[in-house]
Amino acid sequence: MFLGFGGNVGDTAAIFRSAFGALGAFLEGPRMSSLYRTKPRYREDQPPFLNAAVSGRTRLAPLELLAALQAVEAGHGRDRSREVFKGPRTLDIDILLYGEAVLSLPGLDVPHPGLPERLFALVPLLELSPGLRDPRTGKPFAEFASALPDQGIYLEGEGGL
Ligand code: PH2
Ligand code: MG
Ligand code: MG
Repeated sequence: MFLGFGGNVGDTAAIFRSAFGALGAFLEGPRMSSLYRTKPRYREDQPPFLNAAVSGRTRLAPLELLAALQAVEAGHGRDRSREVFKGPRTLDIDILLYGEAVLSLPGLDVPHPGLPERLFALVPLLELSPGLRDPRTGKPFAEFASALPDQGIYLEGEGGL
């Protein structure tokens, strides 16, 4: 199972470390990618994001996992009732992939529908697992990534944004 982390409010690196620790309650063998500083997409009038990917195994069913992740978001200052759509947030944790599953459940589509077009999700995901394929099409995610134009994705600490 692969998750995408995003945030652009507060000390995002510290928030990611804390959230990654909290995931230990229901993830086995958790791994986190490097952190990437990324140009904001969909709404450009907001600060740059930090993005990362996390992998691990879980016994939780998809909707149970979603609820557990939303509790971790809320525990890190996320208040969905007060936020702007696609706007600034302390912590967003998205389920990118759940094994090979293709799911359409209330409030949850897996693979994440935005994944094929989002380098801020694809680049950290491919860092963790370069050979991953899209379970819908069988196409390697690396092919989606290499076909996309530059979206402003920089390894944190190496400058760029
Ligand atoms: N998340 C958004 C909107 N725009 N842009 C980047 N670069 N990274 C994100 O995680 C992101 C975004 C809303 O969830
Ligand atoms: Mg989300
Ligand atoms: Mg998101």
